[in-house]
Amino acid sequence: MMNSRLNRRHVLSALGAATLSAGLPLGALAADKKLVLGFSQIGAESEWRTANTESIKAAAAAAGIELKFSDAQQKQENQIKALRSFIAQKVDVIAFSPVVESGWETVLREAKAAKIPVILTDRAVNVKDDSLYVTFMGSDFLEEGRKAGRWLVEKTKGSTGDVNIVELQGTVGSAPAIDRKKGFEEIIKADPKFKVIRSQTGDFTRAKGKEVMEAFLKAEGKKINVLYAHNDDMAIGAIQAIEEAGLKPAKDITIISIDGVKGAFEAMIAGKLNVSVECSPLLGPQLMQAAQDLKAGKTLPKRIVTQESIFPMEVAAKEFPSRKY
Ligand code: GZL
Repeated sequence: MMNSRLNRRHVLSALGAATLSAGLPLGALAADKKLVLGFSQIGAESEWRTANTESIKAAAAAAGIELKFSDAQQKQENQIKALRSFIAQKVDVIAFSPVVESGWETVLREAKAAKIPVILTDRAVNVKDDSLYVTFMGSDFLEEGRKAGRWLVEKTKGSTGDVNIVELQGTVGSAPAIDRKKGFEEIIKADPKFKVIRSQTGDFTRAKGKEVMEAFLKAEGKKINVLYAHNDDMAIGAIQAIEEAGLKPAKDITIISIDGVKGAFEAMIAGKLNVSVECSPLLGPQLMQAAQDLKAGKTLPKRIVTQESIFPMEVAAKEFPSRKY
């Protein structure tokens, strides 16, 4: 990864050129024009995404920023169309949560040519030239996977038999799916008792999570000891499948999940989910601050990491009242 901070010249040149192309000095634009932010959202596939959208819209309103918001229904081509529309509208700043890591170079080069700074939120992109975006703010998905793995190692300490794991992966090619898998495997590979016997995408949705878990249960039945789901929505779908198969979720099959949404706390309080690793969707205020800092010509760090925790079912009831998403 390139050096961690953009130099001032870099940021100013992007902003300055954008302003000069409008024929106004930076100050005049900053003083009398509302900042216009174009945001391309992935979709509404999960509770996490809904909370993320709410956070962004509320923060834009609170900051007096004009938000042009587009929902891509989880399709990359719709995100690319939205980014091109923001460029054509000459917005001040573009931000988006990329549905998958690859395929962004061309449109990001178009934004750079138009002198419009781009902020990545939530998920990263895989580009050779990381000057194509100003900053990436979001969780450390590798660490989230490691936290899930460490919890399982702790939970099974002292047991000698095989621990057969089925895994519900997130959207194929997405940064969270790639890194949550990698981080989890990094931890469990230390002990050969852990065996991932099935791993398939549930695309981060409840419906698909249930459908794939039904197939896992049909193929592996009572051999399954653990479900590792890359998000709570797929875990909640899988819990339905486990109950319909006459098994007790969180007892017959230990369930580990990620996000920490309300539905996960409800499942933990009901004794149906063992643990959820926090992944905060509340990026709205940070995003608006970053956009305003850019407009004011400030330098942004290349990477802004969200601080997060882990919630085992034993603390769910106590923590639930203070949860914000
Ligand atoms: C993670 C985010 C993921 C969530 C899912 O930051 O990209 O996408 O874990 C959501 O719930 O669909």
